[in-house]
Amino acid sequence: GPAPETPDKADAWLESKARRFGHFIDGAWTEPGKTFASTNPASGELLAEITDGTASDVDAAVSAGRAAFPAWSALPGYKRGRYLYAIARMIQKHARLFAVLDTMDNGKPIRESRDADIPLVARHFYHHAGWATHLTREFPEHVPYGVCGQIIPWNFPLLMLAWKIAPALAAGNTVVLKPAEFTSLTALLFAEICERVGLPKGVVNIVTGEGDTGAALVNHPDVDKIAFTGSTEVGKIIRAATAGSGKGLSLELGGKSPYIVFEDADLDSAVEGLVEAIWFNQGQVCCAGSRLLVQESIEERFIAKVKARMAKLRVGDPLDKSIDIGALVAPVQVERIRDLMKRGVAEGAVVYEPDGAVPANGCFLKPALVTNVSPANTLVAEEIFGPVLVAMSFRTPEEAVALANNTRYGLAATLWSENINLALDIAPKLKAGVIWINGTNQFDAAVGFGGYKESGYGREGGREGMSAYLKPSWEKDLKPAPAA
Ligand code: TXE
Repeated sequence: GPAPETPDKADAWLESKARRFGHFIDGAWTEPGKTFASTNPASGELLAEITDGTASDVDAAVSAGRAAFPAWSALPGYKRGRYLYAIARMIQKHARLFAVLDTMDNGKPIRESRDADIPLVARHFYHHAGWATHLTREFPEHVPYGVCGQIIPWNFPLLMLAWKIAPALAAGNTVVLKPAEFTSLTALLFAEICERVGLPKGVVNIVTGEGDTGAALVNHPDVDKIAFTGSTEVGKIIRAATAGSGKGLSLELGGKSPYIVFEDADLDSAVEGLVEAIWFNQGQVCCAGSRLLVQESIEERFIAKVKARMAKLRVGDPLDKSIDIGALVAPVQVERIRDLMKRGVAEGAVVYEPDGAVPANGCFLKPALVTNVSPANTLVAEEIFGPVLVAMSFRTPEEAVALANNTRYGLAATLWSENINLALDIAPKLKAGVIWINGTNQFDAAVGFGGYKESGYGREGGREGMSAYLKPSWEKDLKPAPAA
């Protein structure tokens, strides 16, 4: 097969920073403080030492955002748009470096970071450059919030940053972003891009750290809006912590999305879609199609096709371009998945894994297919966030809808049928924020993405995503004044 992508450039960049990073605050780099290690989950190798942000680091970043806000928000939209265009172009120019760095830090296959994550990042900035340009026409009676605190997860490190920063800046906000502790590197490289395009200081601040750093940002009295993507558990904490504070809030949380295959579906395409739905990014995707619901009449045939396809998935070195499944992000996630599997099996689940070895070292798991489960089984009810597909069958479309909606989540749903009348009848009955028909994992910067129920609220992308960073001008003075 093709030779693995070489990490040379990424290693050279890390070496040039002595593999130690401070925060990016007010357009400058702070001295590294108390640090934690960031490792490559495929090899266990140390990549860099990352500063664990303190409450006073967060305070400095929020002050910088506050100081930058008046001038930034007063710029005509097209001038903010210019910066966003410049950022998009710089990301394209350094696409390979960003892709290799995300792959080394996160464990995702280079094919995905190169062909999905980074191109989507560039598109997100291009798209929002357009929104900046048209802002006053499209939202004549709205104003930006002010300083936005943004907390992101590790599954799509640079893409989640783009989803947060691009609309916030287009709308005229300034930001303090905290990347996930497992994957800070591309956020730090992004800070360099901000410097290079001459973004005014304080408009983007990156503070690294763990959950406590995130909590300091959430609880900071001078933050006007919080945007969070991560676990439902932490989402609930953040919601409680911001209640009554006057802060704006949007939450993008977990999921257990159904993938419904009707008997008249094009089964081979549905299998390919399923591979994309559950094994993309090792299943560490909030909208992963993790619950297969297949019509009983085709169940046996379809499951046989899925197993045959699973046997061809290659698990291994994420930098190898022919790899389908890379490493999970960290040992703690592997342990979490193994525990859930043990619980599910104890409750009666049967697990199929294809033959063949996976690398002995590193955070690798085989793709798994779970059958013989009732709706109450842990593996059906809980978000696994790993390469584990759970299968159940249904007889009638009504039963499919009932099973699909039998979840505390509601992020996405996929359905396959050659009968467009059936598809259009079922789609609106599914309680999910995004519905895909005869396809899956389609993302477009112009379309709002987000969930119902415990999957959170607010949308990212498109017009709805822009409104999440704007408030009606008459609400300008509603936020309680910070204590003197
Ligand atoms: O998430 P956390 P974890 C789910 C998935 C996964 C599980 C655990 O099921 O297995 O969550 O992952 C920051 N105040 N998802 O523990 O803790 C944290 O530093 C403020 C689904 O890694 O939610 C990181 O930046 N911030 C999800 C971010 O929150 C806090 C993606 C996410 O970490 C905080 C990730 C606090 N009290 C996990 N505690 C998806 N749906 O995409 C932590 N953080």
